[in-house]
Amino acid sequence: MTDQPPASYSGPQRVLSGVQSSGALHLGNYLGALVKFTRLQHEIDTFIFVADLHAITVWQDPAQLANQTREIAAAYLAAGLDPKIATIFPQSAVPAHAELGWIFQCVARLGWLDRMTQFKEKSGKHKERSSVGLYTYPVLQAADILLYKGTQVPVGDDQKQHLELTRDIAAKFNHDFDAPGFFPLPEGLTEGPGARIMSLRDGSAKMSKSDPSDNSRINLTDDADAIAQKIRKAKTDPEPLPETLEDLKLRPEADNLVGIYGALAGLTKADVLAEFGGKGFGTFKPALADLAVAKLSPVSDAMRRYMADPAEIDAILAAGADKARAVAAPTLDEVKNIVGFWR
Ligand code: AQP
Repeated sequence: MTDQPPASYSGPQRVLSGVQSSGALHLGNYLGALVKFTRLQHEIDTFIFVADLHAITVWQDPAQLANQTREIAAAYLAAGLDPKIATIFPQSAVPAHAELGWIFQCVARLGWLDRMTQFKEKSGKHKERSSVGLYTYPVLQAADILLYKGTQVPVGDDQKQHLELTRDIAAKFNHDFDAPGFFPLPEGLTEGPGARIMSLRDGSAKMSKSDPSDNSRINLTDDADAIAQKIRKAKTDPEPLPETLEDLKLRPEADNLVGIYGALAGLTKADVLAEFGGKGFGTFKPALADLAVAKLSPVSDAMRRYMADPAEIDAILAAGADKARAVAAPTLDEVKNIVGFWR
């Protein structure tokens, strides 16, 4: 009985997350994910990957993909991820993600995937023309996390349902293979300011890389003029900002801009209303633009500096991949044993 795993997970805590290399990063990715990564690296062992396997669930130009991967890595570094503390690596450089992903495809149930709302949103009216990978993406995501026995997953609010699926897969694997406590049931760190930044053109749609309108988002690569112009053009109503949170909730576009201000300034929405409630957007938008430029310009400047030295980024990614492969290998080995593969 000595090698029976404990009933609940008792291994080390580890942070796991990633961002797809599917285009320029925006303010939502920055506040919903990158800011959390940099904070957590000082608290828990942190593994952050560039999700290039996920990126190809929709078409990516092969001539651009490697550079897109470098650009996401540059954004991580510019936001403050320190490769001496955190492990930063490209997902495709660790084949064990795909291997565990396949095993999990045989654990996850079709009915679970049928409920995923992000697939419905991303596939739109042409579901039958979507890649199979876009459909099974959340299963690979479970492998990304559980391969490293990730216990904390900092992501935006839009990933809550996928995280629930990761927990379901971990629990079913542990149960079906009689391996209690083998995989942890990871906790999503989805709360906090900036967890759900909405489009600047539509307060009911998430800010997204794939939105055809560039004015819908603030890219981390936008210069000061572009940021100011996008905020000036952001959809609003003619009323001044409300005085209370209850009234703010009824006005999605105003709510979003107040939320962005708060997340960038480290203030609650109530604090922002205490300062700007009753004032018009003619006053609020320039203040928001100044704040956004002050906070984002150092990040975009640092990104440009890193992008000017792709060899340095490649060295960081290669070293991170070596470390990630070394941590992943024993887990995958144990999984193969548990599943009963020939060895
Ligand atoms: N609008 C958002 N507000 C807060 N967090 C967000 N995230 C994405 N959009 C927002 C978080 O960013 C991380 C990386 O996301 P991703 O690129 O891997 O996938 P995504 O969620 O599909 O991001 P996009 O920008 O919407 O890309 P496309 O348009 O390509 O699908 C995740 O933690 C996500 O929650």
